[in-house]
Amino acid sequence: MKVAVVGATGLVGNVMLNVLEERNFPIDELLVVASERSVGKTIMFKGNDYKVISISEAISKRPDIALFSAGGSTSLEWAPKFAEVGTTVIDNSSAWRMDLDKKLVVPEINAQELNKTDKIIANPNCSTIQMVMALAPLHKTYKIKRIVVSTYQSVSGTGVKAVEQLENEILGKKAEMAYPYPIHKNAIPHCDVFEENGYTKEEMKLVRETQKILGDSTIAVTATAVRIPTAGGHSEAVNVEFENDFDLGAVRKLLSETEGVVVQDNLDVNLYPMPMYANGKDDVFVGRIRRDTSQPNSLNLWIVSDNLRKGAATNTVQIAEYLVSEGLV
Ligand code: A2P
Ligand code: 11C
Repeated sequence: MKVAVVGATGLVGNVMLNVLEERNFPIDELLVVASERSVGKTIMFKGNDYKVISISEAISKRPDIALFSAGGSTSLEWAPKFAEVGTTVIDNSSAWRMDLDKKLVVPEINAQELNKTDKIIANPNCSTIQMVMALAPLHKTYKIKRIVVSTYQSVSGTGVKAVEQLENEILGKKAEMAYPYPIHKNAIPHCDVFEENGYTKEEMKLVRETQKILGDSTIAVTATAVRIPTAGGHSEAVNVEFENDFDLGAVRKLLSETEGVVVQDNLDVNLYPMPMYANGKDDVFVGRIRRDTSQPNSLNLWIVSDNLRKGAATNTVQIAEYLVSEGLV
């Protein structure tokens, strides 16, 4: 495979390269792509140096697959140009996710929707991926009516500038501000931009993307997304109401048998998921599994995952692996 990583100098792009290397993705030729500012810089992959090239040069080389994490506007402009030369684009931005013609894929849940005609495939938002990984098997079994989710999101979701803001604030240094307020010692109920309905775009991604991935627009979802001063790993308190009642033991069993999900739930030894320990891992960790005693058929969960890995890079690479294994590229 000739593979391009577009946005290779960014936070997610860098993790994409690590994941491709770790999983030994079949690469004959690697193209590392970034903005004109970075052309000529070198990036290490499997012990070799690769020179960063421009996006137009990458298109002229007609890669089989392009993994994009270079922001929504870059993707809107350039992904169709790659598709025109026959490249299959897997895009990590929000640009194409809700486009009716584009598939929004979490491989463990809906990779089977993909076929050879899909030339631009969307990777969901990090907070959506970790939530649906845990909820998809429960939806199949008990049918979800409503989800209430509150997120606790790390600064790495915002990008390098936010990581630096937190680091500088911890050191008491003057920081360039990625957020409208300090993030150290704070919690900011504002992830991404506000929409007209009073929700943030991040909150509405949790609504729309969940319905699209689970293929059920009747699922009611309401979200509050909060930025907290953790370096990596998003956490979510999720309340789910089902059509049908469940047995808690059966829920635990179902989750522990779900590929990509790890149950960490033993109160006797204070075992529950935390971002510090999920960081650097590909799994989605679920704990604090308990019945919502305030109403029937309802469950509370605490879901944690590394937002740059399963929430972004790993999921993207898994989509690419599926395309290769099914002969779709
Ligand atoms: P560069 O480093 O040259 O700016 P992050 O999300 O961490 O900010 O990273 C964004 C990534 O997208 C970076 O690799 C950045 O490259 C890349 N990028 C931004 N704009 C473009 C563009 N127009 N063409 C190609 N890559 C781009
Ligand atoms: C965050 N979820 O943590 C965002 C980052 O739509 O892909 C990814 C934004 C997106 O702020």
